[in-house]
Amino acid sequence: MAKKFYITTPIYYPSGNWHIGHCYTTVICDALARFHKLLGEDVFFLTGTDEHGQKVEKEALRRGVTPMEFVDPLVSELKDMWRLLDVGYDRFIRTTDEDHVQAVQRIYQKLYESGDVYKSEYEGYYCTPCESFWTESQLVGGKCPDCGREVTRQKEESYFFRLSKYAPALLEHYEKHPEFLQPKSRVNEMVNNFLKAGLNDFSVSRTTVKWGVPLPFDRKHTAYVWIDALLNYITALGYGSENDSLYQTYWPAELQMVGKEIVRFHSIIWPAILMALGEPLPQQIYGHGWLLIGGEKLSKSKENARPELTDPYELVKRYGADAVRYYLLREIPFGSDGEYTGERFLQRVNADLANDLGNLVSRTQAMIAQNFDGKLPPRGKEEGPDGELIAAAEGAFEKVRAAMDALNAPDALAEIFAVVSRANKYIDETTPWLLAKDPAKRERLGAVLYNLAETVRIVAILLKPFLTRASAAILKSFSFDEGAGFHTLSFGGLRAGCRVEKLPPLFPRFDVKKELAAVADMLAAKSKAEEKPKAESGQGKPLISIEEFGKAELKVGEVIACERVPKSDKLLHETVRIGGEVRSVVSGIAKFYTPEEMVGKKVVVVTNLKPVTLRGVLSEGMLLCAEDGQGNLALVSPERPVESGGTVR
Ligand code: ME8
Repeated sequence: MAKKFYITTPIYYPSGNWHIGHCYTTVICDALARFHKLLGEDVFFLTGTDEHGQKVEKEALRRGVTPMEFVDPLVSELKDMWRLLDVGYDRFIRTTDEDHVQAVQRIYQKLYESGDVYKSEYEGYYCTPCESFWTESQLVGGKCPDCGREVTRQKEESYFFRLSKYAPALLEHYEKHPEFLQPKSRVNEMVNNFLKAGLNDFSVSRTTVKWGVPLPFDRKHTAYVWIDALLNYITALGYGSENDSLYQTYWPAELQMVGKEIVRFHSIIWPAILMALGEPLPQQIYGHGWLLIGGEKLSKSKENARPELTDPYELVKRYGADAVRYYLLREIPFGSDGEYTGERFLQRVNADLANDLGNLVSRTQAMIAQNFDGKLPPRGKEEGPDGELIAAAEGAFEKVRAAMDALNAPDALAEIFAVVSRANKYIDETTPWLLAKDPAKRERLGAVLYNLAETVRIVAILLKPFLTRASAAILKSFSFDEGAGFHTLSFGGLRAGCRVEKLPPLFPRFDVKKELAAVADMLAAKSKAEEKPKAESGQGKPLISIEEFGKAELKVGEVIACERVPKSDKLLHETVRIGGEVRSVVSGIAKFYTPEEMVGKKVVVVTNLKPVTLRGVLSEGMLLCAEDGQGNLALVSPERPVESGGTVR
């Protein structure tokens, strides 16, 4: 039976504003999944979206849509992004998927029945952007220790997870399985800062968040979004459902790749939950580094996303999926942070893809077209540098495999491109253009071109997990099976006489300066276009919460008397009945309504404004008006009859 390989990415918040940093985890996982498939393993690659929680609920409310209406288009965008980048997952799970929701409920029920989830009261600090709870001592300068943003104090009834119980078992697991959390640098932080300091039970339900999975044993509560999210790794396989055959096949995961900022959730809370469920732990959690701009994490909420082209859709449109994948997989030292710049991106594409690989392919194919009418000449006897080239091509696989076993895609690519360089050197050494001038050397010319073609084929097979498009195009142009796996890697796979097509250049070469200037112009035009509608729609005021809005008291009133305010051409003085109460109100609407017109009107009154005196007349409220953009006012009144005293909200 084939060895199995279950690999997961974190599930993404449907945030929109996708940037190239978001693509990092998933592109690496995709390359690893493809690599293992080519080894003939039975691979399951999972990704998806993390859609519940306060952040989504609030944003949907702010936009006046339901949470589902808010997340749906963002999920489609994310799927488009993966399609554009050739990310070939086996399941895309959404935490709003019915099977996930039901499984989360069954899991909570199980933990509640075993006593690992219990009722208590939560009091502490909450960071909404991170969806994380903190105790006072964990705050840094009163702010969230993860992102440095404001936290809010919260107190409510809540269900807790008995995390404290699992600290000794977790420590033991870390000692027995040094490979569990990688790279090693992350282990110290988790073990010393968290595990050894002792773990506190923590709140795993909310009554204030409606957009979440309701707990089956207490439906006032919804599941804490992080627990809901972490469980996706097993619910996606049918854990907690009637059909858990995928779970039986693939769990535990060989690899769970995450960004370093979420290592704590994955290396402490996640294994503790699995222990509480009596399920095996994943073999490895890998916490990768970040793409930085100007030394700061490239992120959707920070301005640092601006001066560089970071939009994956635009990057793929300009440079192609292979170039974006190549940059991510080759340039960032694995496990560490890496600075992202458009300049480095273009230099990489030019040097490695357009020059080294592109030239090798086009020169080989052009010479076969010119000298052998596009038909591959036969393999000749080995001489000169042939042995060295063949050894480099044949020996690359083991090196690439060792690098990929260490999850090191940059090193794996460096090994493949060492073969490309060796082949380019071979062209200089064998000078096929001189051989072509001497009919006596035709056989040698054929042998040289065969060796080059075969090296290119091996390179293309090795590149399949990384450059999905170019590798397929190259194999096809040599009439070789595009679906071929790593079992075809021994030298001599190409058949003499097969058709060799001449490909158009695989990668364009960029004039770096010109391209950077074009990108800067494009970004400037885009940000100008974005600014305009904002200014026009008058979105100048800061956002407020529903609680802040709720501070204003608005009621329906009926104007029972009205007169002009003496010596003022703007002000009217209304007497307004609001339920059982009568108030005096002064409004600046004399240019738009006569006192006679006002009497009998139903109006909306702000009733908890501090009273003021205007031109000697007491005003105990304000009538709401709409303005048409030219300064003309129209009173706001209920669209259907409502008794005076009715609340407006
Ligand atoms: O964390 N460089 O989702 P997310 C590298 N929903 N990787 C980056 C990055 C950058 N600049 N910016 C983001 C979540 N990422 C939770 C996970 S899992 C049960 C729940 C990576 O949308 C980040 O590290 O904020 C993470 O791996 C992924 O994008 C999704 O981040």
